[in-house]
Amino acid sequence: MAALSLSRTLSIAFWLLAAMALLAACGSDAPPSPTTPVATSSAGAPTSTAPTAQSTADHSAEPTTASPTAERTPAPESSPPSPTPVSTSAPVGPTSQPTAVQPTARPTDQPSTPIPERTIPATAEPTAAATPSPAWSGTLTYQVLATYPHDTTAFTQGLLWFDGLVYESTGLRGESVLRIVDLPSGRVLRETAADPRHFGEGLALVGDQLVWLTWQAGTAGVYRQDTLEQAGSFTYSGEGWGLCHDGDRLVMSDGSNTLTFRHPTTFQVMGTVPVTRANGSPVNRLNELECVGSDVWANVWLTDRIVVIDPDSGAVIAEADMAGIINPHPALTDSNDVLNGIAYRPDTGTFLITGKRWPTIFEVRFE
Ligand SMILES: [Ca+2]
Repeated sequence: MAALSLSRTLSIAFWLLAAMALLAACGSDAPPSPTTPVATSSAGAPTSTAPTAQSTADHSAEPTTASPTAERTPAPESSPPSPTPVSTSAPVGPTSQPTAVQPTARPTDQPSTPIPERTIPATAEPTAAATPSPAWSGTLTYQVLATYPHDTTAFTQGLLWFDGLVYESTGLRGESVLRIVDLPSGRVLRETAADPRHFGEGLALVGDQLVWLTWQAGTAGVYRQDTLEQAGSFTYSGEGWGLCHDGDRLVMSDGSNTLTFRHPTTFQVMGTVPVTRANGSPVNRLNELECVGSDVWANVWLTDRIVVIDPDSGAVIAEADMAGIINPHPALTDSNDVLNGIAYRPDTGTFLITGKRWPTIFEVRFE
């Protein structure tokens, strides 16, 4: 026991001495040692502490990766705007666009339209075949052959004749209708109303479908000619006034002196032409239209004048002053009740002429 305790005492003494010697060797550097690793790591020591330091650096760098996130934020913001315009234009179409061409494409088509116009001949053979249209020129005279009753509530905007019946479209918001009328009696055989928000305008027949413009809604309804059920619609930019179909193209007026040619089944713009008289003066306010042979007849809004236009050149080749055809003139009572309505009867070569809220449809022959 004594030997053991002696050796233990000696070993303790030895370790104590060794410890003291070690302490003496380290001096004052020893105490800070615990913080050293941090200091070293911040200095970038390539020891095992380095990864820790690097990861800290990476995290501190994460704010920089946050900037991409910030960059991404604007990105989505800028991308939504592009869908938005599409959807803004879409509301116009969706309401009635089943068969419509994209509205956004149409405006861009317009600039290039004047050129294609000449590539598409204005031949109107389908209608021309039945149209004994003379070579109209100069000042036209007319003879009234018959008169028929006309609905004095009909704010006439479009008028056409097909297969023994009159097709008429009327205007005013909440009152616009499309109707089939029995000419001799003036009886409405069938009728359909427009969206009450829309102001009905010109009308044309394409095959077995009627295309009915609106004034400012930028939409044209497509209706079955027999039932007047809506079958689709087109959208367009600008105003809609008059419309007629020459067999190949739709011809459309917008209140200016410009006629716009449109594809009959897509409504895409195929060309435009400014309408001018021989002296070069523009004929503004072209309204209700009638395609007769290769010519386009138009009444000039707020007047009793009808001009015959060569659609290839835009030149007025003939003109008729209808003043005096109706007496008293309805416009004397209401200035809106002007002449507006030309329909050509290919079976007789005569024209049906009326106006907004006029009590009469006149059947006339021009010479
Ligand atoms: Ca017409």
